[in-house]
Amino acid sequence: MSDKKSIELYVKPAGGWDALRSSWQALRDQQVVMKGAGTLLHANQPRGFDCPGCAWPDRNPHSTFEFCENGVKAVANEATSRRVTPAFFAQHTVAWLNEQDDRFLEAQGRLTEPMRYDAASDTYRPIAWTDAFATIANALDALASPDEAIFYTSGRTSNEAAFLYQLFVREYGTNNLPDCSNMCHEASGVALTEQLGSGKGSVTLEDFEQAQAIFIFGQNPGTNHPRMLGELRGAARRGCRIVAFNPLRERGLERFANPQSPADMLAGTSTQLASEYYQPRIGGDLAVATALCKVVIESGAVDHAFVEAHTHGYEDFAASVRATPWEALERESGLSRADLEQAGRTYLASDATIVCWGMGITQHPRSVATIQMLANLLLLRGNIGKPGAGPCPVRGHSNVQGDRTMGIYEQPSPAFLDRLGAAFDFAPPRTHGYDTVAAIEAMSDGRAKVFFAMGGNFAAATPDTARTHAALRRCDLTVHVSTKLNRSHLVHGRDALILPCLGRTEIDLQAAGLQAVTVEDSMSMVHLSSGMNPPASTLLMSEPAIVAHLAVAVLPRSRTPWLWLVEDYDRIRDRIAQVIDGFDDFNARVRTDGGFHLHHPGRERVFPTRSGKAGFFAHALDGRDAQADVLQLMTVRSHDQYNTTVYGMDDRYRGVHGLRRVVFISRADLERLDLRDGEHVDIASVWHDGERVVRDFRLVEYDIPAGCLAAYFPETNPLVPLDHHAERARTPASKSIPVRLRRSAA
Ligand SMILES: Nc1nc2c(c(=O)[nH]1)N[C@H]1C(S)=C(S)[C@@H](COP(=O)(O)OP(=O)(O)OC[C@H]3O[C@@H](n4cnc5c(=O)[nH]c(N)nc54)[C@H](O)[C@@H]3O)O[C@H]1N2
Ligand SMILES: Nc1nc2c(c(=O)[nH]1)N[C@H]1C(S)=C(S)[C@@H](COP(=O)(O)OP(=O)(O)OC[C@H]3O[C@@H](n4cnc5c(=O)[nH]c(N)nc54)[C@H](O)[C@@H]3O)O[C@H]1N2
Ligand SMILES: [Mo]
Repeated sequence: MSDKKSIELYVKPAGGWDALRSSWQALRDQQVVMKGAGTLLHANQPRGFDCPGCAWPDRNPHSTFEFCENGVKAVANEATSRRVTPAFFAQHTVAWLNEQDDRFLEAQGRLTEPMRYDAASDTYRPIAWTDAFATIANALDALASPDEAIFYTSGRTSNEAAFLYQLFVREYGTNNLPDCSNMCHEASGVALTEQLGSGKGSVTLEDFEQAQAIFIFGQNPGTNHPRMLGELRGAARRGCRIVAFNPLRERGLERFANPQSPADMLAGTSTQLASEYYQPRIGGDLAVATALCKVVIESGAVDHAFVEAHTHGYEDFAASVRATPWEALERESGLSRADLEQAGRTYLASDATIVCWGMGITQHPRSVATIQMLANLLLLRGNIGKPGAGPCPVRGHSNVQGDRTMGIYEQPSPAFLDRLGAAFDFAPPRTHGYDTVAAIEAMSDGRAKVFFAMGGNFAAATPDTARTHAALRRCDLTVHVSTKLNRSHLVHGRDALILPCLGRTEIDLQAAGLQAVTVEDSMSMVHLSSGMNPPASTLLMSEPAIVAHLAVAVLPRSRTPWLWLVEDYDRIRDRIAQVIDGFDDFNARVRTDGGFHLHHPGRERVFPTRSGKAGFFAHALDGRDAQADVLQLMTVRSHDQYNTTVYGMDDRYRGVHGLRRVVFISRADLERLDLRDGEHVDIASVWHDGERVVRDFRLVEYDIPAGCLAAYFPETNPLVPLDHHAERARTPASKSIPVRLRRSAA
C-alpha cells in the first residue's frame, strides 16, 4: 500500500499475516474502522449482504464470518466514509478530472447526488431526480428507433434490479442489452450451451469435498477468488490432486496459509495447493486439452458406458484427436510430451475430476474451442453428473450469473420473450441486440446515440480505448448509474448524467419497509442480500427504484405497475417466478437458510441440447506460425484492483510494489531482444489496421514462458483491437494480444 516502488520475489504462502495486514490497511484507508468490523461480519451471512467482491459461493451460511482479504477491500471501498459531493464537482473541471488516474478517481469516495454535465463550465452540476429522468425520457423519445439506444449492465446488479431493467428496455423496444459477461465468461456460455445444454457450471461446493482431482486453467484464485483457496486447501489436505495450468507461476496456486486457521497463523504452517504446475504458452490450452484427451483415448480408458448412453459425436472426435501429432501438441502448447502425459496420468488416476477455468481461457480467439475441448475431456471419463466431478467456469462479478438468468442478454430466446410478453402484456422486440463489441461499433458509426449503463465502467473496461472513447463522445446522451466516480463519467456524450445508487452494504428502505435483494453465485445458489449501513447520502436511490421511475418517465402507456412493484421487492420476485424457469415459489424458497440451488440438468446427466445428448466437438489446432519478434501479451488483474477499480499500487504475490506500469517478461526474451530487467519499453500491438501503442512500462524479469508477456489492465486496453475477439462468443481477446516491444525514449 505504500508508494515506494520495488520489485521483489514473494516467497511466503498466499494468505497469512500479510492478508490480514492488508485488509486492516484497506479499512483504515477508507476510514471505516469503527463500523468496518460490524460491516464485515455481515458479508455472506444469511441475514447480511452478499459480498460485492467475487461470485465464489459461501461455504456455510451458519459459519462465522468467512475472511477474505479482497472481499474486505471491496466492502471497505463501498462503505468508505469519503464522499464526492457537488462541491467537489464544482471545484474540478471534467478535463482536469480526466487527467487523473483511476486510483485517484476511486479514492474520492461515494457519489452523493444526481449530476448533469454542464458544457459551459465543463463541470458536473446537481440535478433533481425528476429532471434527470425527464432528460433521459426526452433523449430516448427523440431517437428514430429504440435500437439507437444501448443499455449496458455490469455484474453487481441484483436479480430484482436486473429483471426490472431488462423489462423496461424491452418495453421501450430494444434488445440492446450488452453486459460485462460479453467481456468475461461469454465463451463459457456459448461453448457449454451447445455442448451440454446449459451454459452454467454443474458443480457445487460439496463436489469440491469429493473430487479426487481439480484441474485449474487460466485462473488466479489467490487474488480474484480468495475464498476458493479455502476449498483448495481442504481438498489438498485430504489428498486431492490439484493441477494448475498457467503461463505465470501464481503464488495463490502454490501455497496457502489460511487466515482463519489459528494453527496456520500462529504456528506458521501452510498448505501446498498445486501438486503439479504446468506453464503452457499463452493460448496453448487448446493443445493442452487436446493432448489430455489423446492420453485418455490412446490408453483405452474412455468410459464407454457413459459415452454410449449420454453423448454423440465420439467417433469423429476420437479420430481427429488420434490424428493430431504429438509434435503439433508440444509446439502449440509449449509443454513437453512428458509433461502432458504426466498430467494425463493424473487425470486418469482420478475417478472424480473438476475442471475450473477463468479469464486465461475465455479471453482468446479460440476460447470456445478450448472450453469445448475441456468439456470433451470431462465427457471422456463421465466426469459430469456424479459427485466430485464437472465443469466449473469461475464467474467474476458477484451477480453476473444472476443477471443473465434474469434476461440481461442481447440474444434472448423466443421462449423467454413469449413468457415475458405474456406476463406483462406487451410485444417484446424480437431482433437480437448489440453485444459489447457491436455496441461500440454502433456508437462509432452513429447508429447508436444514447448510452445508459447500470453500473460498471464501460469506458475503462472495454478494448481499443481510443476508439471506444471516441464512440462514447459521439453520443447525444450518456448516463451512468454508479456508486463511485470513474472514467466513464469523464468520457461522456454531449449531454451526460451520473445517477448515484445504493450499494450492497446499505439499508434499502421502500414504502413497505426494509428490502432485501437476491443474487446467484457461480454455483447457481440464489440467496438474499440485505445491507445494514446507513446510505452514503440521503439522495441515493436503489437500482430497482431508479429503473421504475425511469420507466414511468419514458413509458407513459406501460401497463406494468412500476412504482407499486418497487414498494415491496417481494412483488418483483413474484413476477420473476412467473417468467423465469426455476424460480417457482421464489419468495418462500429464498427465505430458507442459505437460499436455494437452481437445478442444473447435467447433474442428472440430462443434456437438453438439440440431440438430447452431450456432444463431443472436434477442434483443429491453430497451426499459426509465430513471427520471431512478435510476443503474446496477456492483460491481467493485480492483487490491488477490482477490474477497473484500482485500490492500490501493489501486486503482493507477484512482488510488485508501488507501480502498475510493468510488463512481465522471461529472461530468454530479455536476452534475445537485448533488453534488461528494469528498463522501460513501449508496447505496440501488431494489427492489420495500424499500430496501437502504450508507453513507458518497466520490464520485470519473471517466471513466464519465452514469447509471453503479462501486464495489467486497464492500462493496456488501448492495445486490444476491437475486432480481435473470440470466435462466436466475441469476447475481446485481451489475453492474447500480439505485440512488439521498443525501448522507451529517455
Ligand atoms: N480482487 C479481485 N477479485 C476479482 C476481480 C478483480 O479484479 N479483483 N475481478 C472479478 C472478475 S469480473 C472476474 S472475471 C474474475 C477474474 O479472475 P481470473 O480469471 O483469475 O482473472 P485474471 O486476473 O484476468 O487472471 C487470469 C489468469 O489466467 C492466466 N492466463 C492468461 N492467459 C492464459 C492462457 O493463455 N492460458 C492459461 N492457462 N492461463 C492464462 C493469467 O496468468 C492469470 O493467472 O475475478 C473476479 N474477482
Ligand atoms: N484488458 C482487459 N480488459 C478487461 C478484462 C481483462 O481481463 N483484460 N476483464 C473484463 C471483465 S472479466 C469484466 S467483468 C469487465 C468489467 O467491466 P465492468 O463491470 O464494466 O467494470 P467494473 O470495473 O467492475 O465497474 C466498476 C464500477 O462499478 C460501479 N459500481 C460498483 N458497485 C456498484 C453497484 O452496486 N451498483 C452500481 N450501479 N454501480 C456499482 C462503480 O461506479 C465502479 O466504478 O472488464 C473486462 N475488461
Ligand atoms: Mo469478469
